[in-house]
Amino acid sequence: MFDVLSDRLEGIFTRLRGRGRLSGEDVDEALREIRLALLQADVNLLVVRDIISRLRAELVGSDLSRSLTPGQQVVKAVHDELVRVLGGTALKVTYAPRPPTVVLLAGLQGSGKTTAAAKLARWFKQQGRNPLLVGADLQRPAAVEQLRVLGAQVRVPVFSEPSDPVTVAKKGLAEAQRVGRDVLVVDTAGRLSIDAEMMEQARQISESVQPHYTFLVIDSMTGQDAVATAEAFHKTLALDGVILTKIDGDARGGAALSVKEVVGKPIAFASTGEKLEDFELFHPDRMAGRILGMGDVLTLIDKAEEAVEREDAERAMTKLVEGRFGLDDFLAQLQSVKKMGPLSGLIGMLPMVPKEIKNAQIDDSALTPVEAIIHSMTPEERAEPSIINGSRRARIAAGSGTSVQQVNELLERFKQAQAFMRQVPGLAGMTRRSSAKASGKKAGAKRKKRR
Ligand SMILES: Nc1nc2c(ncn2[C@@H]2O[C@H](COP(=O)(O)OP(=O)(O)OP(=O)(O)O)[C@@H](O)[C@H]2O)c(=O)[nH]1
Ligand SMILES: [Mg+2]
Repeated sequence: MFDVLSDRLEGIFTRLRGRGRLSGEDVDEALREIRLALLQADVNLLVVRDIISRLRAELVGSDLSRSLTPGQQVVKAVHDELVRVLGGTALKVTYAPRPPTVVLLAGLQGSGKTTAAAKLARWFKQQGRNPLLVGADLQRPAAVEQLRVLGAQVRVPVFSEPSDPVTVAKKGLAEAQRVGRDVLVVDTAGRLSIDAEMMEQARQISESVQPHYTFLVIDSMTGQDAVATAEAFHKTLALDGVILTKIDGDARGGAALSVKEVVGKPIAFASTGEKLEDFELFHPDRMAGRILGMGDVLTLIDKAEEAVEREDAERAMTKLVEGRFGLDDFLAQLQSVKKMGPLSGLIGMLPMVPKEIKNAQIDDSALTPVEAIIHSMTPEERAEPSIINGSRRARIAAGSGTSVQQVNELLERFKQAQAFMRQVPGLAGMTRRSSAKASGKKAGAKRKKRR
């Protein structure tokens, strides 16, 4: 999804990247192109207008942040705006104090309700819940059978009977209470909002089971039409959110970008394919990152901005790459990294870190003895760890309240890290490039002076 938008935005950002400063015309030009990109991605006209006017307010006459280039500034503003129109934060599902938590699915014919019901049941199971599926679509003869097949695949029981949908829903609820199932997912028949009788039936089902969550299932390929229907459903059912399906087949993504603003309800889940595991909680920030084609790097820029002075970071990086990185620098880095948040999360955001490292369990509390050990060293020892012999090690261990073995381990790991940094092919070039990119010409000039 979002391929069209991604491609166009990337082009816009590439053109901005070279600029040292952005003039009023540059901003106008960029906004004009962003507007076209959004329209081409089938985003609702009114939503486009809002996005552009908020971006304008953000970019024109604002104090440009010192640590970002103008190009990055625009990327960040667009990113923040995308997160906002995609709903801000991910849904946090809460469970009814008196189970079951009832989830009702509604939507147009063929939008993917039955598939989503099974996927949702699977998702709840992964959250440690015990769901029960209810087949309340008695419209299509094969509908309940379809749900039973899918239910068997995700190993969730299905309740239904050949009576009427309202009765089935009500009995399903009683069944969940009887057998102790704590989540009830109710699949309903596809209906057109113009079909008054069917909409009334949906209302009655809703009234009989009093859902905690009512999700409208929207096929993202129907684009703007789907968003329009959502308004009609919302009037009858008081929606809590949207499940956006078939986003694997939609290159434009306009529905996703419009639904929150038009209906006022966020996307709760996204269905990304026909397989039952192709389903996820919708994360606006991740989605925005994907649209901009930069993973979670932006989050990282944000955090780094708050916590570390960019100049310090660059200086440390240069030393690191040139092999002049001492334990003092190591300590300073540890401390800024700690300010940036849990280490494992942070490492996961870096695009160049190998998977084995990302998956390794790293926790912050492991850093405390490390800090204590480094603090117990003399400045000479920190600058030149190789002088730390046996008696120095004993002294440092005693001074930091650790063991000689812990000191040995730290020094060994530090040595390995240094060697590793020197070995990683392309790392030196990469940091130089990225720091030059980050601070423009200034950094280059400074580096020359330092040499
Ligand atoms: N590619 C893709 N196909 C999907 C997705 N979700 C559902 N489908 C397919 O869309 C078709 C319709 O899905 P259903 O779940 O039966 O839709 P429904 O809303 O229950 O349909 P009715 O009950 O007839 O209104 C099926 O062939 C599904 O396999 C998705 O995320 N991606
Ligand atoms: Mg169905």
